[in-house]
Amino acid sequence: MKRPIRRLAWPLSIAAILGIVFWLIGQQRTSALPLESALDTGSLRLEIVTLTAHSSPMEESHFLVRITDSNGLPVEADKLQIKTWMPKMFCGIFTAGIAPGGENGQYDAVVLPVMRGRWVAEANIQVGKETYKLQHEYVVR
Ligand SMILES: [Cu+2]
Repeated sequence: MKRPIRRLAWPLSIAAILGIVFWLIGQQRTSALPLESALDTGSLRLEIVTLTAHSSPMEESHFLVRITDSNGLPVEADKLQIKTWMPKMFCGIFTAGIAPGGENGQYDAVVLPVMRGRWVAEANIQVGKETYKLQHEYVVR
């Protein structure tokens, strides 16, 4: 009865080590997400910045949306909408609340993520006749 157990010991320990390695890589990946996403259109620069350093489920997460022209001067959005969801999951698509960010061309977006994990926020920003799409990833722990 000892032999089969010994035979299994090696494959099992290798599987365990691989499991730990992949888990560590996963941890690294989520903690290495950039805090800022930007889109340069040539005439405009659109940015989304994570403001809430540690997002938790069912707690407000804040993001700064900033729009500037090629000279770095603020530009107002004619329309701004942000939706957020978890990629490859079906827990829902949520709309962010948007408030003026205190300065021209800046907005404060607030979401209430329902689950831990990796999330995407997608901004639809209309300036004049053009609408731009900008995605930003963040992690809820
Ligand atoms: Cu989910």
